[in-house]
Amino acid sequence: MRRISPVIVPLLLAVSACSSASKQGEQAQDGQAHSGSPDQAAEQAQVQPEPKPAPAAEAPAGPRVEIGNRGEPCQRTLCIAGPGPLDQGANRDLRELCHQSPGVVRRCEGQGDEQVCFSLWSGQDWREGMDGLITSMDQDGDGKVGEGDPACSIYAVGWSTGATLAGDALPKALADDPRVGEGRGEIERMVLIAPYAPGQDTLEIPGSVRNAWIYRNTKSPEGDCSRAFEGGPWFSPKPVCGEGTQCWDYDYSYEPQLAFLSRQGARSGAVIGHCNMASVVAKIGLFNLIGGQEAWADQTPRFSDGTPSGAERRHPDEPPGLRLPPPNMD
Ligand SMILES: [Ca+2]
Repeated sequence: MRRISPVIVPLLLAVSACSSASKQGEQAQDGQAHSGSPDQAAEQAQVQPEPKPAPAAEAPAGPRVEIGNRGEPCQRTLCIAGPGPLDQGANRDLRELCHQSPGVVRRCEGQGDEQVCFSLWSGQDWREGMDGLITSMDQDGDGKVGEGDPACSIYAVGWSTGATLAGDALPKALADDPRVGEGRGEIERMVLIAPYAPGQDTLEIPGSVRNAWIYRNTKSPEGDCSRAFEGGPWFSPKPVCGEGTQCWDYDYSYEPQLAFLSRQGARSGAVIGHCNMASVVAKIGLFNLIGGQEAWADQTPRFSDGTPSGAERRHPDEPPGLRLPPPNMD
């Protein structure tokens, strides 16, 4: 059982652009829970609560950062959206994954029934999210993340241009931030969905990232909305990972006949493109973030070199995957 606990980190920055979309934002949810998990490590990661959060009654009405799905040991997830409103299209699909992620850094405003929160940050506001991430890890309040603070695992998630920010700009910014002590800015787990940056052929994953699951496509289906984007259709740069980073580079275009579960029903690999991939990965990304492992082999496309991927079930009757709580964020 995980609960979203409203520990408050006031935002010092002015109201950002994403507030305009907040009327459709997710309401604060309690009692979000997984009824299954990929392995014991995932289950153990969700058991013990962090220290008691500040009372919700003290929450200011203005924009602020809250940490959802707190657990022990300390974990934090920062999600960065792609183009478009945070509550529409692929960003909405991404939100389902982020809403359920461990220690997710959320942007909230308003109080009580009027409170609206987003579990992901726009490409314009992601540094505010990173500031909230850093502040929430500074538990002794000395302004830095270091020896006086408990160890905390950082996870990052993104779609499209947000995936490139999560996979490149964020780890570099964390590693370079003077508030973050040696080794405390490493990103333990990362899920990148169809990363994109104009004119970029490769995506070098910084050495401060330990594990990265990268989902992309190399063929664009007819209905892919990125065909209408500038320079579309959009394809992901090839990830390049150093020795200290374990990467899983998936390509849905290798499986035109296979069906994959998505938020909108099953989709064959042939119709999975830049804009609907997030609805598919939303169903399996928690294997990576919570479990630190691949999803089951019948849920993952092949790797970009054509070789099979996915984790083998330990028993023939192993459940087909995570049984997630129904999405109820709107
Ligand atoms: Ca500190």
